[in-house]
Amino acid sequence: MNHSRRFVVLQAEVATALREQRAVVALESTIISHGMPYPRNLETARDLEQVVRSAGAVPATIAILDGSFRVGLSADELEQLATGTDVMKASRRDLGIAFASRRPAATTVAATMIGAHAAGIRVFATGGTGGVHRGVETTMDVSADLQELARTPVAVVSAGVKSILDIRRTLEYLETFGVPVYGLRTEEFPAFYTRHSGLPVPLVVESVAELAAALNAQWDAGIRSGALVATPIPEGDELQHGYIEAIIERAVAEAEREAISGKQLTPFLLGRIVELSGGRSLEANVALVRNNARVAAQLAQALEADAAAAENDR
Ligand code: PSU
Ligand code: MN
Repeated sequence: MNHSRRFVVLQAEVATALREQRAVVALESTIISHGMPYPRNLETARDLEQVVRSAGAVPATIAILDGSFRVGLSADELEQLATGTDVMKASRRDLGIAFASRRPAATTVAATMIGAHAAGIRVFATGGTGGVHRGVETTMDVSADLQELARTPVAVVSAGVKSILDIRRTLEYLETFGVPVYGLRTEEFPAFYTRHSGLPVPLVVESVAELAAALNAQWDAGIRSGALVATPIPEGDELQHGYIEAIIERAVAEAEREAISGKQLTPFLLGRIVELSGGRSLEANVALVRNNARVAAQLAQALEADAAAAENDR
C-alpha cells in the first residue's frame, strides 16, 4: 500500500473506472472556491463534470474534506466548496495542515496534481495554471504550480496562462525545469482570454493521439515530470486583446497599490478582472474551461487506447 493512500478517498464511480482502466479526468476546486463568484462557480463545476461525461470520460473533482483528498465529489460537497466562506486555498505546502486540521480546502493546480497522481489519474483539466507573476524581479512571486509540473507525472490541460502573469518568463521557467509544453493544434501559446500571446509553443501536436503517444513514451521511459497542454479558447468566445489587456493592467496596478501578495494575489486579480469586465471575462473563462474539459476527456481516452495498443504489440 502506498503511504499516501491514507489521505486519498476515491468516490466509488471513480474507483471503478480506474480499476477498469477507463478514462478519468481530474478537475480542480480552487477555481470553484476562489476563482469564480457564486453562483457561476457552482454552475460551472457541475457543468464541467457533465462535459467530461458527454465526451466519454469519468470526472473526478478533487478537494480536501475531513482530512483527506477526496477524488470525486457529491453534489452537496460541490455546493459546500462553492458557498463556504471558510474554505482554505491549498497548494503543495498547505497539504499537511489541511489534512491534520480537517478543514475544508480547495486544491490549486499543484495540489490537485498531487491528489490526481495519488489516485492514479493522469489527465487534469483546468482553466489556466499559475505561473511567473509580472514584477517577479522584485516580488519573486512564482506559482508552486510550475514546480509541481516539473515533479508530478500528470498532464494538465489549460488554455495557456493569463496575462496577469509574465507569459514569456513562465515559459522560460518551464523550459529550465524540463516541463514539456504542448500546443494542441496551435503554434502560438494561447493567453487564456485570447488565442494569442505572440510566443511560440515549444512542442506542437496535431491530435490527442499524437499527444497521448508522446506522454506515454515520456512516462514509460521513466521521465517523471508532468506536462502542460495548451489549447486555445474557442474563436467565438475570445475576448479582444486590447480590451482585456487594459483591464488586466488596471487590476495588476491595484494589487500593487494595495500591497496584495502571497496566495491572495491570484484570487484578487481574478475577482477584479470579473468586476472590471462586467462579467465578460467570467463568460470567457467558463467557455475555455469547458473546452479544456472536453479536450482532457479525449486525451484521457487516447492515453488508454495508446497504452492498450502498446500492450498488444508486446
Ligand atoms: N488562474 C486562473 N484561474 C484560477 C487559478 C489560476 O486563471 O482559478 C487558480 C488555480 O487553482 C491555480 C492557482 O493553481 O490559482 C494559482 O495560485 P497561485 O498563483 O497562488 O499559485
Ligand atoms: Mn504566488
